[in-house]
Amino acid sequence: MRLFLALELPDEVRAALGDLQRRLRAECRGWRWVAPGGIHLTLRFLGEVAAEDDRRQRAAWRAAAAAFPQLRLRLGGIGVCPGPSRPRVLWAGIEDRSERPRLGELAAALESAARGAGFAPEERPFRPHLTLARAEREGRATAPPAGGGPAAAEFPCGRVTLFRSELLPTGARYTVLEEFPLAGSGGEVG
Ligand code: 3AM
Repeated sequence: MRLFLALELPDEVRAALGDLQRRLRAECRGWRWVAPGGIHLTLRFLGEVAAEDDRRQRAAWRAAAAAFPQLRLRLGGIGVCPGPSRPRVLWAGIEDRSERPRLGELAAALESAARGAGFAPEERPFRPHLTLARAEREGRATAPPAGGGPAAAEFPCGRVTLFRSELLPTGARYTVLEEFPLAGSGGEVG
């Protein structure tokens, strides 16, 4: 199974991102848009995991989440990576003035749990983002001007979610396998 750990978003935040996608769709060409219901914030990509290892690893994810206080975030501006001349991913960011730094701490806690569980270290730096679209063909998509994201209120993140990702011809299908509450939370997302 191909697995990853992520934060889910409250419905109103996904709706705001869906509105943003509709606006961007009119301005930008050459993108495959992620269904708003599937937009998430990836904390740690785990890759291929055997079912028996997954069962064992879940205790580590549960413990790491339970030791980390819940956090509040706010959507930030949009951007593309790796850069506007050859955009591959179009994303919405997280506001710097929200608890964004703590998001890095949560990712680091999961990274440490992952290494404890035997995963090879993630070499790429953690850059929190919400993928809105992927280029149909690299170098062919048009990038929107960077900057203003959706207007949306601060939202609570109360749990880490373990997702299964299946790569289908129609795009990735994400399935929730288990949710691990953060400290002081009933596990709610909003
Ligand atoms: O949250 P997003 O959509 O940015 O790009 C993949 C997706 O990120 C990423 O994991 C998320 C769920 O599939 N991903 C896929 N392969 C990866 C890899 N080898 C990867 N992240 C890191 N290393």
